[in-house]
Amino acid sequence: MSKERYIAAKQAWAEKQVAKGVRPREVRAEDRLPPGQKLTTGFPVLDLGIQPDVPLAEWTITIDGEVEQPVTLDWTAFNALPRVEDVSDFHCVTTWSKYDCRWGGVAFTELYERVKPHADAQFVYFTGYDGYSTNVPLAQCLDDDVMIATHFEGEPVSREHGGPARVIIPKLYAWKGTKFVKGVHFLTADKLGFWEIRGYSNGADPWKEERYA
Ligand SMILES: Nc1nc2c(c(=O)[nH]1)N[C@H]1C(S)=C(S)[C@@H](COP(=O)(O)O)O[C@H]1N2
Ligand SMILES: [Mo]
Repeated sequence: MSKERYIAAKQAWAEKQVAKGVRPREVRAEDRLPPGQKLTTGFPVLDLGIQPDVPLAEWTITIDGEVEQPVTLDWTAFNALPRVEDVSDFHCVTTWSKYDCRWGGVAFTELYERVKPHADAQFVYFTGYDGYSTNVPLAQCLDDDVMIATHFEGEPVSREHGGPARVIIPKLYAWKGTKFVKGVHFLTADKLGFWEIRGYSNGADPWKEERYA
């Protein structure tokens, strides 16, 4: 299937769910498995039909926008930052969830402290090497389980799962976590990302079933 047809199909799916009356819940569920999700033991791959090949020698990440000290780091500099490891659950809006994913990488808070965002920076816009983008309120990025992951289960993140580095935001549906991450931009006003423009919820809270807008 071509990239365009895949994107159109996923957008149409979101519109159909809204037409069928799929709506977010008022009250957040408290179970570990969010409502409407099924556990999987595998690890499906979801992308735009592009898995960009970014050689580590050419890889950079840029963190900029409404910050005092914008920075572009190459692979060596990025990996010299203090590292974290965290085990979290992964929830895809297409209804599969995977428990106990062990990610290793650089905590979002580490990058945050480094670039010193201005007080009016309230949103983060992530971009990927495949042209993907997504947006998240800054407050949610500052959770201690949010990271730019370079490792999964002790191994480098594979290309299909978003290597060299991908964003992990466990408390939101997984589309909010940009694979093949290239840019982290601090903004004063929200700016919708790739799927958010195409009918996906801006909130993306799995326990409220914020699937589609
Ligand atoms: N750059 C990029 N990031 C992306 C996507 C994408 O297509 N491109 N898909 C998103 C979606 S919809 C999901 S569910 C997860 C899937 O991650 P996985 O392929 O490792 O399961 O990545 C998210 N991040
Ligand atoms: Mo997804």
